[in-house]
Amino acid sequence: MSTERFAAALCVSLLAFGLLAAAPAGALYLNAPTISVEVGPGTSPGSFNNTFDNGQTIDKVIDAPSADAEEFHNQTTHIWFTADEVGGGLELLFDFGQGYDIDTLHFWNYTSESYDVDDVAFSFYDPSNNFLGSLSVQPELGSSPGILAQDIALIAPLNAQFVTAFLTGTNRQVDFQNIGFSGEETIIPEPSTAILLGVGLAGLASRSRRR
Ligand SMILES: [Ca+2]
Ligand SMILES: [Ca+2]
Repeated sequence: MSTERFAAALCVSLLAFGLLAAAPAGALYLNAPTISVEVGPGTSPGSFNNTFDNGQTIDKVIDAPSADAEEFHNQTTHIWFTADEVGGGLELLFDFGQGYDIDTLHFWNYTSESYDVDDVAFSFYDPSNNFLGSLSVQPELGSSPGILAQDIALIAPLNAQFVTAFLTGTNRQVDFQNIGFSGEETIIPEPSTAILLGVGLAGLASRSRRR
């Protein structure tokens, strides 16, 4: 191959690589079974009331099929925790299964101040469990009678896989329908692509030297 043709081929592969790296995967709504949620050990002493009656599970937090889904408050859809003391709350641990560049939080709150969630303290961690950052959110009351999510733009926690959320109510009550996240899969260039590029550049340099 001539140096010119080699350089042209390299440009094409660089272009392909650039497009690959820049191509957005498209914002995804992360819900079950893509992600999982569990009650964290940081949960304060308190009562889950009717939350787990009749075999219901904590997956009620992530069962909305889409970010704009409407949910009605009943025992099969909501979570209700009452802390023993003011300041106590419910800890939830989310795992997205891989890194995502999160851009929106969706929160389906209860519809009245007497039971709604007043504050959520989030902490974000990457796939290696390195701390990325924290965020405190005061969600609005849910809409009534059908509860729709409040969408809250997040300052892009990049490559987040694990999220801890601590939910509290000023009157000890924590009642809500769902917590959701939207984002794009974090794209990390394949090591093999980087090695191939390095080999190509080295080859081009040696050809130039020979000329
Ligand atoms: Ca739900
Ligand atoms: Ca409240």
